[in-house]
Amino acid sequence: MAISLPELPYGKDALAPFITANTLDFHYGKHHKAYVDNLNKLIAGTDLEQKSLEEIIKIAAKDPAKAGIFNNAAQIWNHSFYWQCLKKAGGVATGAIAAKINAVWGNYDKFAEELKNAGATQFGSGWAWLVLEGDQLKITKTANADTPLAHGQKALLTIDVWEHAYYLDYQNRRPDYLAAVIQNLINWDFVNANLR
Ligand code: MN3
Repeated sequence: MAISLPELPYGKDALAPFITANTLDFHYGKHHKAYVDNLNKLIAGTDLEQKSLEEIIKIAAKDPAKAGIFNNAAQIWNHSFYWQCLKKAGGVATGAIAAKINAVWGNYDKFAEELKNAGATQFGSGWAWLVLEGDQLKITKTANADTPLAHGQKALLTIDVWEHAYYLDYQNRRPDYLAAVIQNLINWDFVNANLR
């Protein structure tokens, strides 16, 4: 039972001009695919071959000898989740998550600023997240492949801040990429669905 690369939930040009088809060609077609190919090679013939992606992540997170497996498995999950977090319609939060955001941060702009700051200040490669830890809504950041799944948190939203996510469109201007995503591309219907 090999792990497969999920379909991109929209066309390659669906997020332009904020994230271009050129970026998605490489980011989905090369980077995400490579993590899938690498993981399948690493787990071939082992007992992990029969496990789900989520189970592989949780098992490998506890075993330093499985760091390579963890990195590839977590990157597959993080990217599949990230694609679903994006949609061209964006704007401010709606629905149940909007009320929760206001309860924690006071207003949407404060939340958006803190989310952008989390991504901008992640040193090197990683991810910015909105997560639930128990009942508590939190903005976090993780390094490299690390994922809320490995920390008992429920992921609600993520933004990839690896250079490959933005370099073709924004070069070194990571804060501009973050601002464009937060202002234009967050799929709040998906975030709300993750709350349930
Ligand atoms: Mn990436």
